[in-house]
Amino acid sequence: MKKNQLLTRRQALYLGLGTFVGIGALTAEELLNSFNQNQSFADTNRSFNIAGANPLKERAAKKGLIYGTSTTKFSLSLDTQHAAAIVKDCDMLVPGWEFKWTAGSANLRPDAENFDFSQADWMFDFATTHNMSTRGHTLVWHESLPKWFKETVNKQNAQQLLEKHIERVVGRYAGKIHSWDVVNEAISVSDGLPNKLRKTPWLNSLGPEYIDLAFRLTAAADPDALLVYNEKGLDYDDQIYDQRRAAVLKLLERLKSQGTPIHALGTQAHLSPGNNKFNPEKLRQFFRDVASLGLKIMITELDVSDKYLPRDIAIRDRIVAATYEDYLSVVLDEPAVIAVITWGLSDKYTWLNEFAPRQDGKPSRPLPLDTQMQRKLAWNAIARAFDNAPKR
Ligand code: 9MR
Repeated sequence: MKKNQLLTRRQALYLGLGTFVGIGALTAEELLNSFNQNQSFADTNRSFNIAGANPLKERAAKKGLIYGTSTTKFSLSLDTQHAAAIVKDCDMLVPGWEFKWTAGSANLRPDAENFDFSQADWMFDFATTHNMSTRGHTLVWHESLPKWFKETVNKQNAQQLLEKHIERVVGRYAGKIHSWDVVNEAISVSDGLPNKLRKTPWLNSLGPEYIDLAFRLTAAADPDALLVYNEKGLDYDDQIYDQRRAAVLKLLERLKSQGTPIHALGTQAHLSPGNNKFNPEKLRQFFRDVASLGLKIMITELDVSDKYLPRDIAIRDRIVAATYEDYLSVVLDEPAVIAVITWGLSDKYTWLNEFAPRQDGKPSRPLPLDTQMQRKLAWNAIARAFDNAPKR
């Protein structure tokens, strides 16, 4: 009972449902017991062997898939070893800050009139120079909005602000970008609206049609890009995930039926073992439902948080690796899945150290490479999933 309460509160935290209040950690023993009861996560006999040493992008490409990562100019320009690792393994780059209105040290929208493309251009040029495609992330999101925006936006000017932003930003890279996350994280069941839309400045100013409008504006500015609706919290078994999947499906159905130019669902897939139960059949069915609408699917922000895993690195790495392979082997069975993007390549630059740190203060190990750019079991697990995936 105590454990269930803890898990529920953790899920609530991730899904933005409540305030984090002094959660107690499960002991390593409790965690391993729960894994061993339900899954093969901590199975020390489980093999993560791989054939050959070729990079992830080649293994993915063999199956008609794209493999890429998100990162920032900050980490690429200062760390040549990191940059080289990304060039070696990745076919696609997702600027983590630079295409947002404002994030980290990037400030695309200094004010309502102006655009500063210096950092976005730097990222786009880096990708192009190294034969990687670029994804645009993200045009419409309730986070990473500048202070001036929140003070300025109202029912009268919201459409004009949106039009100007999309025309200038999407127009600049038109014909040269793989895909745009046009709208990000628009669903929030706990906000309590009948259509399950999140209460955001865009919804408040423009009503539910802001989503359709954003897609139409993006399609007009770049008829070649793949237009994506990106969402989090779709991966697990509990009721809240059922509700979120149902709400996303309803939204996608509505958009398709009204002729919105939408081409794909992006599912972020920030996974967290020790926190949630994975139900392969539910995920398969959800992906089938999305695909039946004629949409592609992209795994857009995959990583495996070790926040609730034991301190022992060998155990932690095995559980993280097993989580990658178990997840990917299910989702790559769906032919509509066209790409896998991890939210970072190296543990040196994971967002989780800042946003969801471990309670023991140890650095997080959620990504394929360690902080020295060496391959971990997680790398092998992803390689194995690509090697075993059906060809699209
Ligand atoms: O990892 C990103 C972090 O560096 C930024 O500060 C933050 C705010 O812009 O966004 C993080 O990325 C988020 C992504 O854009 C949307 N899905 C959740 C990601 C992790 O918070």
